[in-house]
Amino acid sequence: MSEGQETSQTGDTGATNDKTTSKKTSCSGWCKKFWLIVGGLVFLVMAVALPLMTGTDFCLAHLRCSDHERPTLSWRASGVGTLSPGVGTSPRGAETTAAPRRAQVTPPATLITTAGPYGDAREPDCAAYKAAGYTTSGVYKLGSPLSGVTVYCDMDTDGQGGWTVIQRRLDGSVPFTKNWEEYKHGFGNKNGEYWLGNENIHRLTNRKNYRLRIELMDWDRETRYAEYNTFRVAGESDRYRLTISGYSGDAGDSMTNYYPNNGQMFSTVDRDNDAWEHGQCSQLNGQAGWWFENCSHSFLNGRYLGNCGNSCEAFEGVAWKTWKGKNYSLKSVSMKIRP
Ligand SMILES: [Ca+2]
Repeated sequence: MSEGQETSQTGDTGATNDKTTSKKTSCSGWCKKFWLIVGGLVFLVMAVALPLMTGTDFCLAHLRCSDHERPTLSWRASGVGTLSPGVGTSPRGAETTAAPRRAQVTPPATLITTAGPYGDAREPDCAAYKAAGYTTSGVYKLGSPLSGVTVYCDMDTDGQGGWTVIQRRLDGSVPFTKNWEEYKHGFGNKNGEYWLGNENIHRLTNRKNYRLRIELMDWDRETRYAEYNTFRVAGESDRYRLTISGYSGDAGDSMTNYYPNNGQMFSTVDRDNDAWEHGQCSQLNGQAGWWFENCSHSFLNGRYLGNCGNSCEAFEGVAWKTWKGKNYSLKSVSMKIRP
């Protein structure tokens, strides 16, 4: 009997299990589809409506998003050019604000991580880059006629910037005792001390009239400047002859007055083209290159002698006679040009 009861109970239990199984089977089909659809709709609402309500982008292309956050990044894309980092202006000079810029952003073709050179090798000089909207001083890559040559662009001085630096002395880290070929092609470090090269200077200044600005600093950190309205360097066939005129400034005129550099050919330690008939100015004065006459009251390529006060060898160091005299070697100097 107990066995039968057990059988009966077992049978009831079996019927109940069958019903439960039947209900479960029905829900796992229809119910699952229902809840999948509901879940999908909720996800779509969250994904589309929420960003619109909060006004934020989905950074699916996260490089685009990071563009706003990394001032050292720039990009190239056809027809877009390269933005100077952190300048807040477009490469062609149009001022941009945050809202319209976001709307105009084009996905980058190639992202470049760089601290320079800036520019897209399209402009001929720093003045053209400045006019195109680049406002950060630094090393830029030039376009024709110096295609691919890098220079330091001073985008600040004189309230306008746009100065192409052709020579700079800062700390004596680069010797300027170089020969003709080295002065011809240029040497040094564009982020530090360098000579742009006579050939490059010639090709730039033969395009149009440039003015030259010379900036000087002594060991007390006092500064002076000299500007010349006309600055042009002839080709190698004329031995890089200098044309310079139109002085203004507060450093005095050491280039077109006594022993004028105007009209002189370039001389180096291995090429004597100076006006001293019986000797070589470069050999006598520091073995660097310059437009010596017989010889010169300016010598910005002289040896970096450091702070020797007024006891430096005459015209051996970095000299500008009309300010500090022939026995003083300056702390830093630069030569920069602008149309
Ligand atoms: Ca000579």
